[in-house]
Amino acid sequence: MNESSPTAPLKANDFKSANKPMWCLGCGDYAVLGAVAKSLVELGVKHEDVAIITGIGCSGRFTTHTNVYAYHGVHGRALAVATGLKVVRPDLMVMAVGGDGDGFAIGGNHFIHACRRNVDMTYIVMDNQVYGMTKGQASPTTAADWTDSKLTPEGPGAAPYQALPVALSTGANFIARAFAGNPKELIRIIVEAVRHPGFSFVDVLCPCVAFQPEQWGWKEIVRPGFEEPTADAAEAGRKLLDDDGFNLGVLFKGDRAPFQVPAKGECDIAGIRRQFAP
Ligand SMILES: Cc1ncc(C[n+]2csc(CCOP(=O)(O)OP(=O)(O)O)c2C)c(N)n1
Repeated sequence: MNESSPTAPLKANDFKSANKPMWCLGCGDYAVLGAVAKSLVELGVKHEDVAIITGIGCSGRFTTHTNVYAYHGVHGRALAVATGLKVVRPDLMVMAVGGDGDGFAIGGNHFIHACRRNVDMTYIVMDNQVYGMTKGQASPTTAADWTDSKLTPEGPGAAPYQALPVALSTGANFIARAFAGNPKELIRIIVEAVRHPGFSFVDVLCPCVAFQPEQWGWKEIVRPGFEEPTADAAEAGRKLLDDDGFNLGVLFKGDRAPFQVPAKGECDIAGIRRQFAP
């Protein structure tokens, strides 16, 4: 963060830093950056109320382009850092932002446990179904028959990772899918995700047309498939059974209480009683 909040009402550009993004032409990350900045305006927060944590990848550059507290950590570890930060600074609005390779491959284990712990924060994955920064290798969400990478000329051959069912089955309290090409809806979903208590996961279909030009076609395929959010995990699960990955909207809004560290307490570490205070 390089400025404190001015007294005038903040605009979206106030949440962007002076470092202009260098993402490729047509990259969905631009739209997500704009949507997050507009969401912060809608949420009425100040710069110093917010912390954004990223890992590595094109998505990881997000922290460079925002003007809030930020931490650009190592590959796949954004959620570990975000969890620790929120636990010790519950007053901050904590948002982790990453890519599908970052969050579902090297960071996959952290994703599962962040859902399970249900700490009150929002995780936005810019899911472009490819490793953008390292020039187009297959990621966990790449289609099995995608043959454009020299590393997997016959396609990765494995069924794509299903992030929404994983989030649901491991305990995320808010689950949604949005599309970078529909920024109004994206802003609405991000605001709802932040306001919902617990761990909120927003999977954003975020085209990387540099390496997957066929993703220009996503705008023709996406549809508002999850129209009414449910608090019933079984019902959400049934909706996912025939999900083809292009249904948009809020799927699930659970009512599980977020994990919180007691304001002050005692714990037992290696048989020694210790006092702690966040
Ligand atoms: C431990 C580690 N392994 C691998 C890399 C190399 N690496 C950097 S970015 C990246 C891919 C990121 O892909 P994704 O998360 O999908 O983000 P995108 O670039 O598409 O936004 C990889 C593998 C790294 N930096 N650190």
